[in-house]
Parts: sequence; structure tokens; C-alpha cells
Amino acid sequence: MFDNKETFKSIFRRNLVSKLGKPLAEATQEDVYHVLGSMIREYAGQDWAASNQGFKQRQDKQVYYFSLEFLIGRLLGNNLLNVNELELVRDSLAELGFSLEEVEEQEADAGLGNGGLGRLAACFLDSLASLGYAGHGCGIRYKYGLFEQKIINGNQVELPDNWLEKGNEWEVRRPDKKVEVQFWGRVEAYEQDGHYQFVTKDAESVVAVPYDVPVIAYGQPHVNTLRLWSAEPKRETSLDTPSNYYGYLDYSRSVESISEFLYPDDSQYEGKLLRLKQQYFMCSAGVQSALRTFNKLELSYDRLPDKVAFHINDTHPTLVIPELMRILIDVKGYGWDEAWDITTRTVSYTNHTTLSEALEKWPVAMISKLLPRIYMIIEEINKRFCGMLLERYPGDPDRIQHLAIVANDQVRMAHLAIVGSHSVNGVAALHTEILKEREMAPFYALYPERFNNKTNGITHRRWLMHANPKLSTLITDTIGSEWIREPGRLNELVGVADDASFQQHFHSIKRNNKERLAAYILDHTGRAVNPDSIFDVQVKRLHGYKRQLLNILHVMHLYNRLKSDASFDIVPRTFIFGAKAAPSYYFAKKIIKLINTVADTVNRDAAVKDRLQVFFLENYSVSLAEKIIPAADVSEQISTAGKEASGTGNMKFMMNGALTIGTMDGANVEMAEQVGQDNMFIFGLSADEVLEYYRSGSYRPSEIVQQDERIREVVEQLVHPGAFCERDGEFWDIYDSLLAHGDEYFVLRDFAAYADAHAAIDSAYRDVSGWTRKAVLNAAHSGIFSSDRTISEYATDIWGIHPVSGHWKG
Ligand code: GPQ
Repeated sequence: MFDNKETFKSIFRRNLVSKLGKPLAEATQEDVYHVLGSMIREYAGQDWAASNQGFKQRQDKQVYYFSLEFLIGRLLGNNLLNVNELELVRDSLAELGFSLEEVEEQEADAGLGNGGLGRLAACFLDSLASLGYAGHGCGIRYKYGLFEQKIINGNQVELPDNWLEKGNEWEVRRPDKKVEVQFWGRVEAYEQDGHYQFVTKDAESVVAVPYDVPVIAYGQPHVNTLRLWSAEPKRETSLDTPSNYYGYLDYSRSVESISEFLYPDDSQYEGKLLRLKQQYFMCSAGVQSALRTFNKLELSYDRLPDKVAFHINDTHPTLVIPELMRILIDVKGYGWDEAWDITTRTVSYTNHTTLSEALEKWPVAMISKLLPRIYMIIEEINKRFCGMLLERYPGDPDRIQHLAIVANDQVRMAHLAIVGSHSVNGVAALHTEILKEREMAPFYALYPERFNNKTNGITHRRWLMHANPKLSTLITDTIGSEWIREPGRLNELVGVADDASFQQHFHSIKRNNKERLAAYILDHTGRAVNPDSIFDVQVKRLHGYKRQLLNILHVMHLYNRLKSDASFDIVPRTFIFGAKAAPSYYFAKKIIKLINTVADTVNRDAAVKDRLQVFFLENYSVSLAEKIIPAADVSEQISTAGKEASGTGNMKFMMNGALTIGTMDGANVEMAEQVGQDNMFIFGLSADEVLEYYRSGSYRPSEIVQQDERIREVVEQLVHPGAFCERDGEFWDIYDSLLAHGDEYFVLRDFAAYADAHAAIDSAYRDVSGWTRKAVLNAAHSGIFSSDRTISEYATDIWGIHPVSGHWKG
């Protein structure tokens, strides 16, 4: 791209003048960011055009990954890494008097997602491109991403995330590729040549305009597209827009609201009309646009499944199924059976949770009014599906009712997704087993061949190479650079896990990352952190089942012991939390308040602060994760067993040499298989034991409180004024969740085992070499959790695609 530093510097100066009209002497860091970003984007434009040209010429099968969320974070550093210019640009900027790290800080995070599901989509895009697949993202260009979190008096306050305020260097608006999406109206049927033809009358049209973001491969000139749709009113007046001026203004505002903001709920169904509009808007725009590309191949639609795959990221994009049916039948003239065959062979679906509160069930009244033709098609799918069930299970109406897509005046999106696709996958081995044996068992009985597992992964390019460049360099210096293309080869580090000199380098890199995080904490909280303390981290969305409560209750217990037992000797520990709570999730917000209250008490207490500190870092985001994860010694993955479908943060920590304290849940199970239980701190109930408790109803949290003095003490501290409770009954709701409402997530049941696991961490950490060895082994066995492995499995088993370009520059 740039031959050497001198060419870079001269091109950069020229761009600064032509783009901003500024000489170098006047440029701010923000200017440098914008100019550099636009240079990289423009450069990638060449490869982008060539990639698209290649797809078309070779008629490559295209995968479209539909997702309401793409939590991509910042792009500058990652794109520089992928085009192999990171070092040259860093050095050149330094010569011009700028620090690349500080320039990177100028970029707003693209926070177009809530948590794991959205970040997974972003990691998948990186792997699709870097492995040379023709695979693209389809999403929404929300004007406001996930809210910005402020902590005020210990409470979460949400501010709008105006991420586009300063412009977005990476996107290209493509008005020439716009499509129209129809809402409301009524369906009319005509008879034509012996069959019915359906048209929707008096619908409201919305224009979907794509903003394309290049997804740049690592080390090869391959660029895919993340196409984000923005909703705009139709400018020209026509029958489907209001003709009077005030009516038009209302229409225009309501249209723009479709892509206005991301719903901030994670693993939680919100039955709002606007959310349904977002879903259909994205599905219809994405399907139309993919079919437009397919049309250029001039093939029969019978061939669609050979050339196109639509993957739906959870049920949020399930309307892809009836939308494709609508186009095949109403526009392309297919009969039902052929259209159904094409559709089901084109669509595949990933399930990300078994939590019942996350299940999408749209009211028939809402969906049939907003999307009348789509609802007709859903009804017909349901009718035919139930007819099939009736043949198969005559005399078992309960079973049919249980499996139906439309029942109790609701459309069950998961049922529609399973019935309308050829593949249904879970995201970790345990999760997939739970789907097959419990949650989706009757569907598994019907369609065993559709169900498969695809254990999640993370891109090692962002989460190791970019987030932890020093460790990345050490690895390359030790085992060569092949691990970058084949992350499985990280296991060659096993050979140096006991090597004293390697250990020492590894340890000092971790220590260095901890110093950087300590500097960040000092900067943001005004408190100094001891970088020799154990950095014990729990960062993820705030949820009952993720059990941040278990963690903070244990911190309260440690504090109590330090206060009461002068001989209690612990390795200094710094507990770090980061978590956003859904704005309407009252309980989760109370936990945030509790964590902050505990942090306040502990950090202000001179008697303990050399041994115990607690921080809640505000506004957890992708870019903050990149600072925190490389600095962690201990990774908290402590969900109630059976509840966390996979987890992906667990993999990021492992890859960066943190040791996991965790339950046998989600992908923790497979991590333990890889690295061995000796190198993790596993504790607590198993998924089967949790299930057994639910079945028998025999769990009595009050008995545990009676038996365990430590637990009694911390539970009482929630409601009685003292160290952690400013006013009487401050944390009654939390107290009640544990004692009056049965402790749904087994926090008290797992407390003792959790405390033991923490004691084991304390003693293991005292042996520096032993700990470092375990840390190295974790990194060494993390290669299988690269999303490159995950994506190759999707490619082979689900999508039937091959890399279309395969050479590596690096
Ligand atoms: N997940 Cl359903 C989300 O982040 N949001 C959601 O709405 C749903 C699931 C997560 C899930 O909780 C994690 O266990 C997974 O690792 C992650 O999806 C990616 O599969």
C-alpha cells in the first residue's frame, strides 16, 4: 500500500491539505484520524471493486449474514492490521509527532449491538473475509447505537450514543442501490390462469438506502461488504405516500424512526411495533438486494440455493423466510411447493439462548396489520406444517398445539425459523445438547438432520494481535508466524510453558498490560491500582443469570473477613466489573448500584485497600474490552449452569492468558476439555443438577443461609445499615430475590464452592511460575476458539461454500 515511511508521509500530508485544507502543523489528532481513515477506506476501494467483480465473474455462492446487531467497535487499528500497514503507519505518525494509539482513540465505537450476539456477528465478518469467503453482513445503520453509560451516585444513567456525530469514514452511502419496503395496506387476490395472484393495496412505502462498509481481509486483497440499511421517506409523492404536507411530515418522521436506535435489550424480547418494523425493514431490504445481485447471473431461481445462503442470527431476522416466499410466489410466479423448497434450502438459523424471556412471540394482531401479505404466508406455512403434524401424530392435538407456529394469537418466531430453514445450530456443545434434548426436543424428533452444533469463536486478529500486540510478537518470536493463519498452532506454545525465559517474557507482558489498565483506572476514577495485585475481571452484560451478584457477595465476604480476622492473609486482589444493564431491567440496575456501593466502601477503607480494591468501569464497550482483557489475570465466567448458551468473552480472556473461574456452562465446558480442569477453577452445580432442582422444586435457599455464617452475614448486610447499605432496606429487592423468590439463579447454593475456588486462585497465584505456566497453557489451547475455525465449519456444513480467494500477502 505504502512503499515506505516517506511515501506514506507525503501522501498523508497531501491528503490533509486536500481533505481538510490544513497543513500538518495545524492538524489535531482528530484530523489525523479522519484523514488516515479515509485513506485506508479509499485504498480498500480498489480491492473492494475487484472482489465484487470476481464474485460476479466466477458466480461464487454468496452468504448473507442477517443480524439486527453488528457490534464492530473501532475499525482503524484493525483495518491497518489487516492491510499490513500497522507498523509503518505507527512509525511514520510518530515521526510526524502523533501517537497512533491516541489517534485510534478519536474513533467512535460502532456500538450497533448489545453484547455477545452482536459481537459474534462482527467476529464472523472478520473471519469470513480473512478466510476468503464471499460472505456479507446485512444489518441496520442505527443513528444511535447502544446507549452510553454514566454512573452517577452509583446508579446507571443512559445517554444517547450519537456515534455518527463526527461522520463515519468507513461507510459509503449507495443511493443507487436503494430498495422499497412496504408496510400496512390490505391484500387483494385476483384469479389469473387458474391460480391466485396477490397484491397489497394502500401500503406505505419506505425507502431503504444502504450504507456499505468494507470488510477488509487480513493479508489478502479480499473485501466483503457489511451493508447497513437506513430508512428514508420517499421523496416523490405517489399513491403510497401522504399527499398533504403535514401528513407527509408525520410520515417522514415515522419512517426515519425505523433506523433511529438500537433496542438496548439483551436476551430479552420486547414486543414493540417499532422493533417489528425494524426486523421486516432489514429482512425485506436485504433479501431484495441479494436477489438483485443474483439476477445479474441470469440464472433460474431454481438455482438460488446454489448461489445464495441467507443466515439468520437468532430469530430477529426470521421474516427473511416469508419475505423470500413472497417474492418467489408473488413476483417470480412460483407455486407454493417449489417456493418452499427453494426457501428452506436457502435459509439457515442459529439459536443463541434457551432463556424463555428471550423467545420472540409477535401478536397476530400486530403482525397481520403491519405486514398483511407476510402474515398470510406465515399462516399458510403454519397450516401446511400443522397438516403434516396431523398426519404424523394423529390423535395428539396437544403435541400439534405445542409445535404450531401460530398459536394463542401469537407467531412463535423460533418455530417459524426451524420449520423454514435447512439447518438449526446451537452455539456450544452443551447448548446444542440442551436444545436437542429439552427446549427443541419435539422439533429434533421431526428434523434430526437439521440440528447441529457450531461452537462460537472470536477473531484472534482483533482480540490477540490488535489488543495484545506484545504478546502476539512474543508468540511469533517463539513459534513463528504460522499461528496467525492457523490459530490451532498456538498449541506449539505448550512446548515452552515450562521454559523459564519464556515465562518471564510472558509474565512481564501481562504486567505491562496491567500497568496500562491501572493508568486508565487512575485516569477515570482517580484511584491508584496496584499492578501486582490479581486483576480479577467480570465484564459482560448485566443479567441475573450471569451472576454478577455472586461475585459481589463474595467480595463483601472477603472484606468482612479482612476486617474481622487480622491474620487473614490474601494476595492483593483488584476486582474489576464492567456491565451495561437494559434501561428497563430494574433488578440489574440494583446490582450495579450494589457493586458501586461496595466499591466505594472498600476503596475508601485504608485498612484493606492494599489488599482489596473494587472498580466498576463505566461504559463497557468493545474498545474498553480491548484494554481490559489483555490485563486480566482471572476471568469470571460464573453463569448458572445451563443458562449461558456459549459465552465468547471467556474465549477472549483465555487467549490472552487469563485463568478462568467458571461453571460448567456454555463453552467453558469445551475450554476445560482443551486446557484441562487443572488449569481452570471450575466450581458449582452442573446443568443437570440445576435442572434436577427445577424439576424437584427442592431447593431451599433459606437453609443455606442458616447453615453458612458467611452467607448469612453478607445477605443481612444487604438490608441493614452498615458498611454496604446506606439506608435501611436499600437492597431489599436483591435480598428478596434470594430469599423470598427462591434464588432462581442458585447464587447462594454456589457460594461456598465459589469461595473455595477463589481460595484456590489465591494459593495458585503465589507460585508465580506455576501460575504463568497455566496462563501460557490457556493461550496455547485457545486456538480452537478462533472464529476462523467456527466459520470454516459453517462454510462446510451449513452454507456449502469454499474460499474464493486464498492467497496471503503476509
Ligand atoms: N446472546 Cl438471545 C446475546 O448476546 N444476546 C441475545 O439476545 C441472545 C444471546 C448471547 C448469549 O447469551 C451468549 O451465551 C452467546 O455466546 C452469544 O449470544 C453469541 O452466541
